Amino acid sequence: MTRRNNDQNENSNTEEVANPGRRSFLGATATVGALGVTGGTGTALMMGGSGDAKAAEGAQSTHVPLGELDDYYGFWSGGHSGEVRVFGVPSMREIMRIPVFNYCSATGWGMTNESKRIMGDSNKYTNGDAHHPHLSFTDGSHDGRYLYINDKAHSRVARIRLDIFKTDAMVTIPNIQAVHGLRLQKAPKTGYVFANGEFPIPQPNDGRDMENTDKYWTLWTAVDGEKMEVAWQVMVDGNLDNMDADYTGKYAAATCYNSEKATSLAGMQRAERDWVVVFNIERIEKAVENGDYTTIGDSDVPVVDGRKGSDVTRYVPIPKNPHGCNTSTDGKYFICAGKLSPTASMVDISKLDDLFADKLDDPRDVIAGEPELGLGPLHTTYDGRGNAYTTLFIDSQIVKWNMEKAVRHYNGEDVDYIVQKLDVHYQPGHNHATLAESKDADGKWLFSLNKFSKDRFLPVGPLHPENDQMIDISGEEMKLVHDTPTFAEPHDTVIVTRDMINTKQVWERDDPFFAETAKMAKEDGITLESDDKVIRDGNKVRVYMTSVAPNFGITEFKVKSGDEVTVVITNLDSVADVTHGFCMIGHGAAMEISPQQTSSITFTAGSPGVYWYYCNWFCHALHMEMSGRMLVEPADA
Ligand code: CUK
Ligand code: CUA
Ligand code: CA
Repeated sequence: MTRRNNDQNENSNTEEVANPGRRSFLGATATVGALGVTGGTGTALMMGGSGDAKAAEGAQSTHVPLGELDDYYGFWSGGHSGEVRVFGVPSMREIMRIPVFNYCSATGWGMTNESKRIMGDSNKYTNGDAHHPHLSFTDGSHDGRYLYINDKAHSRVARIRLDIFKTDAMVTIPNIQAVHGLRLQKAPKTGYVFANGEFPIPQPNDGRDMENTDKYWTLWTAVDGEKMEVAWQVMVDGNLDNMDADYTGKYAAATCYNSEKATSLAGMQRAERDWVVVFNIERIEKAVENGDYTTIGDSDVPVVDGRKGSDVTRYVPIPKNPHGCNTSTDGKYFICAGKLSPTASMVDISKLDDLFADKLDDPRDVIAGEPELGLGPLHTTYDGRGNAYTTLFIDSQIVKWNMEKAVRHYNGEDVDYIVQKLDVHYQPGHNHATLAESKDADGKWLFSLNKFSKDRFLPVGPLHPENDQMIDISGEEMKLVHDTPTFAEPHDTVIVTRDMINTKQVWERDDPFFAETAKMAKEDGITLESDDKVIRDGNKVRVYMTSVAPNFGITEFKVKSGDEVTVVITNLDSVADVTHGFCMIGHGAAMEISPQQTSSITFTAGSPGVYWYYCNWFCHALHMEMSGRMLVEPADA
């Protein structure tokens, strides 16, 4: 086995040297029509060589001894799988998956009544596209209450409760298409959840102005992170890609790659500079307070005009189709990666008061530095020691650079700000270091979320996994230590120390997650903690039962074909980890019932006959026997 793997590696390395190589091949593919640059990728290839086959010497260990716990929780977005995944860092053991915008066969997410209530109308969509997971803040530190995440596919924002690791709220943002960039207010607390509407559309989008792209607009949205309701929106010029907020609660900034408002690839690259738009949150709130807003279509959300010339925004030109926007953890800069420019633009947050007071001659006066980093810079993360780390998509590298030196260089000093370039495999999108979205960045581990994994893993057919590589950044030199294959497609991650998260091992009986179901039971005169009872209400049948390993409280019930059947199960087991399931054969109904949880699911009884139901979470030596039968009689019987 080992021998074969080595051979494969050798072959691909030989191939790499003989040919222009896969690094430049991928680079070229990824930039077809986007950039006339391939020269730089050749250089990267030479630097890469074959020395990357083993983990670097002298690096921090990723090994977590058996039975011991990881130091960090890592929350990974699951991209267009629509879910969130939880990894232990540094072991990179996948601990849990949290369904959010997807349907989940194991837990019943999307199918249970509890999850349907949370998803609301958007339950009709079985897919989602989760990009940016972010943990709530108090005073610039993570507070472990919530994780928020966007859905690009259906313009949603969801919240995950971190005491139970379940999605508990979801809101569809009006007047926009595609929530892409999502970031949180860091101070005084979250507070607002800010969401970028990516694609400009006619306003309202009801069939008018379809041919007239001059009349397309998009909006920046603030969601109240407690109530999970849209607070207000700001109409902007161009489009919105990624964003971040500052550490004071005053400002946020978003990149725009389509200042041209073009509908073609060529059109979106016409301008040498697009911009970063800076939002003045206080002024927006004041405008809303003063009634200085409009509404769009059926929505009653206040929309403040933030287009050029408005008081609530400023547009700072930066090169070219910029992408990532990441606030440095010292609170000084919004750093916007140039994507089609080899630069990153450092917006000096301390100059924004002057910018909004119109005291600067040129909005570009807020740029404190614009270091040249390499080809295809996308996202930046930090170590809390003055260094920034930017992914170079086309070069397939992480570049470590010193922020202070980059500023000095911009001011004319002859100083080298590049510390190191490290090859990654291949084509990184986001990167993220431990605690690096908060003022507590500890500079221990960095992850490079690579879009391509060609030849790093056993082949599994034409669809390849992504490769999330782990890099030790605790020393002066970045050291690559681990490859983690991941399924479609983590864009971003957030990694926090384990003491920041406090979870419940068993549900509280009065948890709001199933409060609506408890209310229904009460109206039916049912005590969920003890009753096993079938209630008929016209052609609606509600089956209330308890479960205690390895028994369902009801092992036989009768309904009529076509009845709307709701099964409500309360798991009376209170021992941690004794989760039961309910799966009704032939009815597309399955759900999780964890200790002390009440879960419910509704389905239509099929054609007459016997249908077994069974527990589908292994719970007991007699788990196989934990079953029952639904007897479906003819409708007219
Ligand atoms: S985006 Cu995916 S690599 Cu959605 Cu944060 Cu940049
Ligand atoms: Cu109960 Cu398996
Ligand atoms: Ca552009």
